[in-house]
Amino acid sequence: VSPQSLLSRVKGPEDIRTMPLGELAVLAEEMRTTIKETVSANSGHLASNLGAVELTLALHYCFDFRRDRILWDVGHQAYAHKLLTGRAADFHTLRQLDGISGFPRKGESEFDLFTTGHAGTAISCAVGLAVADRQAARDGKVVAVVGDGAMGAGMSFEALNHAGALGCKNLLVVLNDNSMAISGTVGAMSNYLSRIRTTLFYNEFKREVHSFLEHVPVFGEKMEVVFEHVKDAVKRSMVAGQIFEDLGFRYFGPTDGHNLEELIDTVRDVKLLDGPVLLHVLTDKGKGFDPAVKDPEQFHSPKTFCVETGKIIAKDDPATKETFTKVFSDALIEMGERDEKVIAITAAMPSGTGLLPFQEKFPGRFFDVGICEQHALGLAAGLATGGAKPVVAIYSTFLQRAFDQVFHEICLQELPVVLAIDRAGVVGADGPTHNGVFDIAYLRCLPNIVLMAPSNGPELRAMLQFGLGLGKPCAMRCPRTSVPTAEWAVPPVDLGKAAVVREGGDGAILAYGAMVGPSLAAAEKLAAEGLAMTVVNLRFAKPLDTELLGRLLTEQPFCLTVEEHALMGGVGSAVLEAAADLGRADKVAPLALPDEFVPHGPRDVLLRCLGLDAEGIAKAVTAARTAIESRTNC
Ligand SMILES: Cc1ncc(C[n+]2csc(CCOP(=O)(O)OP(=O)(O)O)c2C)c(N)n1
Repeated sequence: VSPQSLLSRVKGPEDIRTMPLGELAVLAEEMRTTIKETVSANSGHLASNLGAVELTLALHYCFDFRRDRILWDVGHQAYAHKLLTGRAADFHTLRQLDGISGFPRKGESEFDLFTTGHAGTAISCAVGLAVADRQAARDGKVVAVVGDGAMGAGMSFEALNHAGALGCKNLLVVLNDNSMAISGTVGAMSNYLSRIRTTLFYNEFKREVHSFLEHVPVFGEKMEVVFEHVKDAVKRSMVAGQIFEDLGFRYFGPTDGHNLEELIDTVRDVKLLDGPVLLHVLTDKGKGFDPAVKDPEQFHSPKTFCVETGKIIAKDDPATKETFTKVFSDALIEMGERDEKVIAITAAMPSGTGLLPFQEKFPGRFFDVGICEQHALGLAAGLATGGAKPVVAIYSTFLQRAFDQVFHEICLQELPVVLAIDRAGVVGADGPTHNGVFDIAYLRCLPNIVLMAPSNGPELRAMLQFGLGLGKPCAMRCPRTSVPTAEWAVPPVDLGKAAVVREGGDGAILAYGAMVGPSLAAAEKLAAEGLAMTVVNLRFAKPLDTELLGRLLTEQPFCLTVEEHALMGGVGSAVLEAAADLGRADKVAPLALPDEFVPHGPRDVLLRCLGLDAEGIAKAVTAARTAIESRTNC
């Protein structure tokens, strides 16, 4: 942020309230430039943030969020909010280790009331805050800013339903409608919003319609009833946002989200009204940066890029390297070609989960349900019951939303649904809301499910094929990284069977999924120190290979489990439980994540800090050896 800029003078939102409109417009452009330049260097969410600049300015201009409250849904569009709330000087540290978070973060600022990253939560939490404020006789409005994609989430609907019935007077929902989620928004609600968008009904017009209908002549009582019906029907078909009004909200809009003057006037007006109010604002994703306007999907959350041309520069993950996601994407197409029963499902993440090529190739066998993870799983259950072979490609962190559907719709019915879990493990710059480090724990406790994790590309293919033929629920977890270039033997996948990839008699490392590679590297290091380690590719967290485990616990001095997952409930826990059954739990040492949220930062740096790289694993082996030897000597 240059010291000559207007932005450098903004220490807090109060500083913008004294600025004339002309200066605010300059400030908006400075904020856009800062966002664009920072994201180009650090990666991050771009297009949504560029689209929300004027809206954020108008909200901070009209409200005082030290007294009023603001909640950003997902929070990936809150960069302008960060710039206005005292974080401009540190903004260059965005998403870096110990730097500014890419999402609202409690503790980072008094203006961030929640640490967020998941979609659909803002209205719900805002209703709670609104009720609490009312009960405490506290003044001020609660504002929830929600995208059109997030508006389609079940939780948003549940909250609208409740707020409308409660008649929350102090609630304002701002619908930031750019007709995009990460990809185009899907669903009937989205179609409804786009009809409003294209027919451009304004409140002015709405008032005219109402007044016209009031003057329609009425003859006799019967005719009056008929006319009431007709009036209702006409109003319904002509008045924008009727659906929200029917739910108990006062609807305003659609308003141009880039016309600062109009936006400030409108926000100022709706602020004075008793709610619940829904203000519909139209914004352009990527506004002000041509490459992002042209390809808002690519620029939703781009890797680093050239700020002049928009050309992506993938520093950390060269395109030459194949990711687990890419291998899954290719493998699913092959399997889809061989078996027309294979159906792919995503909850608003077709690009992130690698399903775009499948969608292109088999459009009739692909479903994007929007940000509705629960429905994605219910849909899969129905499809499986009908004889299809559904594969739900989903991030580990978002599958959390659908835990009950995995339990009730899938495992309880023992249905053959494949959960292709992506971003399982530490994800990096998106931070704690996106780390996928709990899935083994929350799935392992469910009867009937099989849990597996591939350690490399060929194994991923083999496991996907195996899962599709299994005839019962299964989940395959894959990390957010490239597949290892060093290959190791991948024997045919056999239910509940692990694979020994290296043999030695000084102890065993039992690694799960992506941790096989670094465990082998650790074994190499230890070999240089004279230790011959066995390395086991566990393959299945459920069922565990108890036969092999029993043998290892007898033959080896100790077993170290290694996983990119929380310690509690993970593979280490599973091995400890099985070892306890065999009376040998004292021989097991688990290496996993501690009972705390892993912050944002580069994935490799975080893994190193967590001791989950080759060096850390080698250290854990030495520590386990010492601990177990000292126990034995006692
Ligand atoms: C529960 C959940 N599922 C999926 C995501 C991934 N995600 C992040 S932003 C986004 C799109 C949100 O669209 P919208 O609310 O319209 O906001 P926009 O990006 O268009 O501003 C998605 C799907 C998420 N954050 N949370």
